Amino acid sequence: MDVRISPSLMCMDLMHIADEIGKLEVIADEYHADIIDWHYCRNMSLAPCFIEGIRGITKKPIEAHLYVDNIDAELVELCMDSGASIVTMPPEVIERQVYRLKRLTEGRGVGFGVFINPAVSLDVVEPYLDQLNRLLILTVDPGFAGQPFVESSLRKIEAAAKRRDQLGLSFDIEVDGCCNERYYRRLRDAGADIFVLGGSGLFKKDPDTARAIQIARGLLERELAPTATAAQAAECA
Ligand code: S6P
Ligand code: MG
Repeated sequence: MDVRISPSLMCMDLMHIADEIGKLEVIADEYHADIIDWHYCRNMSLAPCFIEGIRGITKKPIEAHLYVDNIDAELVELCMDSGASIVTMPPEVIERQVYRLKRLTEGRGVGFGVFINPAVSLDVVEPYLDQLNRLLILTVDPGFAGQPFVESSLRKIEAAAKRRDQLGLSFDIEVDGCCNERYYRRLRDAGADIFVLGGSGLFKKDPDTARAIQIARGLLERELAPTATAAQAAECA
């Protein structure tokens, strides 16, 4: 598969964390942990101590996706101490600390990323695209599972991928929110490298997570398979 998969852990069965992670290991290239503080958006979820807990049971990368209004170096340190491999933050919150937080994460070998929520223009990150390890394009309103896909995000993904090529950069483009079989092909073709799979793409496929994984994998393979014409062209080349 030419995209990486990152299950959104706020959507799993939180009563059975270790069992869930044990099952997810077969499909996860990494894990996605939403830390939501009620202020950035009206929800609360997960926390650095949750990352610390799962760090003990997986070696795969863990992303701390911070929906937090008062991000500072102390919080980023806490996420890193807890075992986060990459931290993605809202540019409108960290705009005065971008280079400081980049140095802080880089010094610990942790990735530095930002996320663009649907109401924020891609232009805000233009001045420091070269600092990013990851650009997350949020494809729903921030903070909740089960929301509708925002179509305009596809244009943002295309624009981000084009700009990355123009500048010769290599940050990953990740998509998060309503990422499911209805959109896989368009998301991949627009330039997404990492799919965050939450309720609609994974956990709600079946109450049994092992079965949900099988269903999700089948749909990913079906939707991301080369089209007949692309496959024929590859054969002729
Ligand atoms: C959304 C959050 C996500 C969700 C996931 C839900 O604000 O950042 O990580 O957990 O996108 O998936 P779905 O398919 O229910 O939208
Ligand atoms: Mg998220």
